[in-house]
Order: sequence, then structure tokens, then C-alpha cells
Amino acid sequence: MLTGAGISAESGVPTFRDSDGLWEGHRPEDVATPEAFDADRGLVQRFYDERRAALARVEPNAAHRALADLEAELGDDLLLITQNIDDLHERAGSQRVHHMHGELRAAWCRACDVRIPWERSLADEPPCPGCGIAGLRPDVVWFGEMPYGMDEIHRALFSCDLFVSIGTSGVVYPAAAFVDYAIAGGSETLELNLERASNSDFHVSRQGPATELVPAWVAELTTAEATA
Ligand code: BJW
Repeated sequence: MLTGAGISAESGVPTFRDSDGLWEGHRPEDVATPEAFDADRGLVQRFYDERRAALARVEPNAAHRALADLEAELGDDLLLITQNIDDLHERAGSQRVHHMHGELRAAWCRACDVRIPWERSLADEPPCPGCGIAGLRPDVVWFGEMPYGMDEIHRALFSCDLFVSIGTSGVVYPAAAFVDYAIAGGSETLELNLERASNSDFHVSRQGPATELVPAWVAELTTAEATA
């Protein structure tokens, strides 16, 4: 299972590539890079500070909750990989969430290479609690950086029975290629999205808002499992 910005859209978290989702007028490809951070650290730190603070004003929606219910049924048979850096899956009750692009509520010290939970601002360049150096950045994955946990993800993709992609545009790699890896491994594939993604190799694609499609699909699946 892969989720993207679309699953959090109805909670009020802006997506990246929808009409109102631009990064202060920039394409994410131009600013979500370590080079952009080095060029204008204040801008990037403020942007993430604002998004971290905004988490307090949003709530998980019916799609997040349905996936938490599904995890309660399937346990370790469900691997929930999210590209999102918000914590709405966890707040809905999911316990095994793999944040491949990092998390807003975490910081990474570039000086001592530790990753720590972080709730406050980073724009004022606070010292790292570990080494005391002001080297903290958001613990998120920018273009040109390696997403987290790719070995585990690849193993799961090549061995799963069903790969489901929810609310992601399919333009950012490596996540955009997951459907192809799953198909290569013999999996069925399903897309749930407002609009078809650009990597539309899925066996089945359903269009609509996540808060409708995801609970309906989870209900179908759990009913089918109960009667099997
Ligand atoms: C709804 C809805 C509703 C709306 N209900 N649905 C040339 C070719 C191929 C690859 C490359 C290339 N040049 C460079 C690359 C690699 C590059 C890349 O992909 N570039 C592309 C732009 C071409 N990738 C990387 O650099 C990655 N690293 C990497 O590749 O390392 C090497 C490697 C090699 C081999 C294996 C593994 C690794 C790193 C990518 C990091 C992306 N980082 C960001 C920022 C994270 C921090 C932050 O959040 O600020 O991640 S960018 C941004 O895009 C963010 C997202 O996670 C990511 C994906 O966005 P997402 O979730 O798809 O959102 P949107 O807005 O695009 O789409 C929303 C979707 O929701 C739409 O489909 C709507 O229809 C839908 N929707 N409302 C249901 N209510």
C-alpha cells in the first residue's frame, strides 16, 4: 500500500501538484532539494515550520481511519508506505507506517547524523541536543536524496499479492515505479485517486475522493475475507 498527498487533501493538507498546491509559487522540483536549502535556508526552514505548525489544525479523515481499521484486520500482512510527511496515518491509529520521504515531526542533525523527534521551530537554528551544533534540518527526503527503507520496500513489492496506490500523482520516483515492481513480482494492482495518475499501469483504477473510495474498498475487502 502506497499513499500520497491526495489521502490528506480532504483533511486540509495541500497537495504538491494540484492547482493550489504550489510551494510559494515554486515547483517542488525546484525547491525540495538540498541545493535550495543551502541557497536559502531561512525560506526552507520557515516553510517546514509552517507546515509542522499546521499539523495541529488538521485531523485524520475517513480514508486514514479506514486504513487503520484494515491494519487492525491484517496486522503484519499490510505494509503501509507513505510519501507523506504528516502524521495523519498514525493519528488515525495506524501503527506500522513507513515514511519513505521522512517526517515533519523529526529533525536530522547534519553535524552528528542523529535523527530526533522535533516539534518546535527550526528557523531560529536551535542547537542539536546531541552535539550542540546548529546543524538541524527537517528530516525529510528531497530530490537527489535516497528515500528511507528502500530494501524493505523492494522486498515487499516483489512479494505482495496486492499493491494499492492512493492519492499520488505518479510523477516522483522511485515511488512512481512501485506499480511496475509489483506487477513484475506477480501482484494485482489497484489505484484509488481523484484522477488517474500518470503511471497508469494499474490493473484497476477507480476515480473519486479518497474519503469515499478508501472506506468503500476496505469494506469490500474485509467482507470478502470474512466470507472466504
Ligand atoms: C486526491 C485527492 C482526493 C487530490 N482524493 N486523491 C528523471 C526520470 C526519473 C527520475 C528522475 C529523473 N530525474 C530525477 C529523478 C529522480 C527524482 C524524481 O522523481 N524526479 C521527478 C520530478 C522526475 N527522485 C528523487 O530524487 C528521489 N530520490 C531518488 O530517486 O534517489 C535515488 C534512488 C535510486 C534508486 C532507488 C531509490 C532511490 C527523492 C524524491 C523526494 C521527493 N520529495 C518530496 C518532498 C518531501 C518533503 C515534503 O513533503 O516537503 O516528496 S517532493 C513531493 O512529491 C513530496 C511527495 O511525497 C512527492 C509525491 O507527491 P504526491 O504525493 O504524488 O502528490 P502530488 O501533489 O503530486 O499528487 C497528488 C495526487 O492526489 C494527485 O494524483 C491527485 O489527483 C490526488 N488527489 N486530492 C484522492 N481528495
